[in-house]
Amino acid sequence: MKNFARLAAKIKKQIDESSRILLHLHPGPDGDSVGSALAFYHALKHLKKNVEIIGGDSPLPGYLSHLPGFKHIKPQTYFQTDLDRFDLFIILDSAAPKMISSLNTVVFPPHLKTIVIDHHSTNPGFADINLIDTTVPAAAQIVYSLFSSWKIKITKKIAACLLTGIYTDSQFKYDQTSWKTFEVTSKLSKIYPQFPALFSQVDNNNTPQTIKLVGLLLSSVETYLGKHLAIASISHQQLKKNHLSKSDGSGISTANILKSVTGWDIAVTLLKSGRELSVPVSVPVNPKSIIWPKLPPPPGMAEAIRPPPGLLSITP
Ligand SMILES: [Mn+2]
Repeated sequence: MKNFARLAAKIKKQIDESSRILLHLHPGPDGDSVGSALAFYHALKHLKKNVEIIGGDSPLPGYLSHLPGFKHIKPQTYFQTDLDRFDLFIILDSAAPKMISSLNTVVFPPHLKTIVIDHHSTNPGFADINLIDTTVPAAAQIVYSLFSSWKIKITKKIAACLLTGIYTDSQFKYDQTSWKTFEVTSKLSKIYPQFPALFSQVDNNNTPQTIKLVGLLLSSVETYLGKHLAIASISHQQLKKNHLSKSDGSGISTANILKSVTGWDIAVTLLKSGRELSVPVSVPVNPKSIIWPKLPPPPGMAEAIRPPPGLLSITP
């Protein structure tokens, strides 16, 4: 990344000038969100900063509870947080303000300095300092590069968190995974040699509710676009009837399971819970080559399905 050294120095300067630092998890927190935030938590503690980490909108993801520092995550939203107590907010793995909270419009108070560190190509850069590297598969890989450039000691705890972020977001096969990902992983795995147990714990920490939800989603699949697009959906009423909640869907990507079917190039999972329609989507390498049709709302849902970001849209 071209501007990396300049931005890394700028971010370090801002951290040095700050003393009370806030970190967060994005809604539906995954291994990259939790791993990157906890790695920063440990590094900032090491720099003798006063640091707090909030869990944000969603319940804390139990399948990541073995990560070092997890117990320090406060189960509270951005809007339940007294922002006057902080002078810097480091926003990780979040492409837009609604990834800080979707409960209301996120507006930063004037006194609060903000830094975005992210890898999503849709990120417009909404903070005072924005480090957005779209050539890497996980925010955790950027965090590793930052800590290296700052000569911060990568402890076992930090290595476990960063390895989890890189493993869960890249699976060592998704877009933007490169030899650099393996190089970083190699260095981290020397510091944390028990990484197979770490990854195994991430993959084997699901609840019966998660499997029930995935089962319901898989049995709902319908295909569109000449069978290139597969959509699995579940409504709020169905979730309630089965004593499930939206957060039971974290830990397994149903969209990725659908995409594993030969010919199903795009997969969408729709979870309608409360006001919010969440659309985890799994798309092919070059999604722009597929034209999104106007689709009717799936059974039990009021809204039509909109194209995921990056896809072309047409109206009939
Ligand atoms: Mn990520």
